[in-house]
Amino acid sequence: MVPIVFLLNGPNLNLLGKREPQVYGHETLEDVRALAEERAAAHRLTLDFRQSNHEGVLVDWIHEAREKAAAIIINPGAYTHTSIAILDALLASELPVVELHLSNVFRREPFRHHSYVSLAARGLICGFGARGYALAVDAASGLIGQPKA
Ligand code: CA2
Repeated sequence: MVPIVFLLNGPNLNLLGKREPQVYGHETLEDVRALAEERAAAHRLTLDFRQSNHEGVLVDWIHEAREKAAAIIINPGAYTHTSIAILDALLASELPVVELHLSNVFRREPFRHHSYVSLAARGLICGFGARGYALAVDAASGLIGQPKA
C-alpha cells in the first residue's frame, strides 16, 4: 500500500503569492502544492494537501491523519505560536511530525521564536520558502522509511 502523508497548512496561507512576497515569496499555495506533490511521487508517497483558516478544522484533520496517514507535515501558520490544541492533537496522533515554515521565524519578531508545535515535531524546516515544502516531503519520507523511486 502507498503510504499517505498529510501536509496541513494553517491560517492565511491561502494568501500565498498574493500578499507580502518579500516575506513569503511569489509562489502561490497551488505552486507549493505542485512542488510537494512532485517530491511525494519521487518517494512513492501519496500526499494529502490541505489548508484551513480554522484551528478546530486543523485539529480534526490531525485526528483523521491518525487513522489514515503515515506522517504529518504541518505549517500551522500563526497557530504555531499559540495553539496548545494543535500540539495536543499532534502528540495524540503518535505519528512522525515535520514542522514547516516558509520564513525563518528566528530572524523575525520575538513572538515567532516560540513554537508549541515543535514539542511534537521530529524536526523543523524553516526559511527556505516554497522549496521547504519539497524538503519537508524528503524529511517525512525518511521518517517513515520510504525509499526513493
Ligand atoms: O513562515 C511561515 O510559514 C509562517 O508559518 C507563516 C505564518 C506566520 O504567522 C508564522 O509565524 C510563520 C503566517 C502565514 C501568513 O501567510 C501569508 C501569506 C501571504 C500573505 C500574507 C500572509
